[in-house]
Amino acid sequence: MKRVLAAAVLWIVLSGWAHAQDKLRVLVETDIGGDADDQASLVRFLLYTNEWDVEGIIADRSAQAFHKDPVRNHLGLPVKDGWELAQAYVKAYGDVHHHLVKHSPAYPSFEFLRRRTVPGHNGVEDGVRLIVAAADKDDPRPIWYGNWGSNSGAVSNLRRALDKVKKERSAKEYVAFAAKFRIVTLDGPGPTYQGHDDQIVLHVETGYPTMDGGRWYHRLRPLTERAGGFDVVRDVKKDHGPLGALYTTPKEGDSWTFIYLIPNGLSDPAQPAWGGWAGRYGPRGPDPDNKNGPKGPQFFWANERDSWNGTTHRDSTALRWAVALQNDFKARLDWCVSDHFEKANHEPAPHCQGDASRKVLRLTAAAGKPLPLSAAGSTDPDGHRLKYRWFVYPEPGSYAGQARIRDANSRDAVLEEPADAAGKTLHIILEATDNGEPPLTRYRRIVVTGK
Ligand SMILES: [Ca+2]
Ligand SMILES: [Ca+2]
Repeated sequence: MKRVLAAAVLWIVLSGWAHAQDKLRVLVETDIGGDADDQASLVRFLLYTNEWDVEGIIADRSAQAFHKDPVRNHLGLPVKDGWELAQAYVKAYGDVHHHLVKHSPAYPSFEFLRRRTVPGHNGVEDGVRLIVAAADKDDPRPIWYGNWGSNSGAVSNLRRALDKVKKERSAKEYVAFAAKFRIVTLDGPGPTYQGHDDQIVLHVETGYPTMDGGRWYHRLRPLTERAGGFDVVRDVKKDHGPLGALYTTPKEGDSWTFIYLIPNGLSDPAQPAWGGWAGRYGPRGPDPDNKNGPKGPQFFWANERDSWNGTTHRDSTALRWAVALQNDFKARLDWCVSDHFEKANHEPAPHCQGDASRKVLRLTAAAGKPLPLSAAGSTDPDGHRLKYRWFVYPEPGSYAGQARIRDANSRDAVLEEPADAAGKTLHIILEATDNGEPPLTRYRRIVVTGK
């Protein structure tokens, strides 16, 4: 037990150190206080705040809009607007924080998040100020702006910040300001940055297009609610502390926006077409409903299909990872009520070709020759045994044929680089799953270019 504990401490220190430098900066705007699913998304979001540098949480629903929404469910909390409701969730996070830090010391303090949770309804400048201050920091990293909705009559705080900077600063400064943001939203084209379309570098739209008459936003529940035996009452709401108890509904339509940003080694947020836990996104063509919407290759939405389990379907782009996603959520809810590290499970850290980071690797391989693949050095902070699976993820690659991996279920495997793959890319995924409860999975991706 001592050895496992020492390994765990070392893992925590090293992983905290290794990932501090390349954490994503994340800023969220939520219309919490309307449809109760923002509350559920906020529960999940708060449990991943150790993985990012959270710049802020902006609640944009006013007291006036708060009392009109027909699908609200405030769980009896004595709150009068979206900001107070968001604060109640941050407070519940604060109540379990002393447990969470036993499992990852990177969780920000309650006070840190409380200060950065601000109101942003029309006429209130706190959200706009927070955005401007975040962008003005001397920090080269972009800010990932997750808009969970500003349809309560509020104008998105980012749009207001862009308007303000455009008006008050030079053209050059405005362009530099706008270039700081990457948008992940679900509200369709525009509301987050209308009037500034030309300046937005990347927009990943997790709400559209529609499928079977419903937005992609509505797919999260059917794809995840029971994945791997997940049970929302048993695994979240009951016996998992005050934060889990505030979970409202598995609809969680807004959650794709930040699931997209979870650094699990599988995805690269700058590459929407590569796929990950939030599905796989493709460039958006002309939208017949919005001829004035943003154009160009910087706008991606959930229009892609994966072949998986014998079917080719849009659902497969997210369904193929759903069990791992929900097990991960489950483990973090266990953390909320576990006062010692060894009382809950923690994710493995797969190494790939000797590299211990979570970064996507890029390799070249001689066409027709074997390329050795290795997960040697992989660790698990609980001392768990790891199960490895290497596979080709065909859709994001440019090679159209079949590529074979030998010993695909071993730590060390071999890619048979096809003879006709020169100049083409193959995406190789390493999936490492531990034998803890629930089993947890992390990944590595290698983009192999044939030469
Ligand atoms: Ca929302
Ligand atoms: Ca583990």
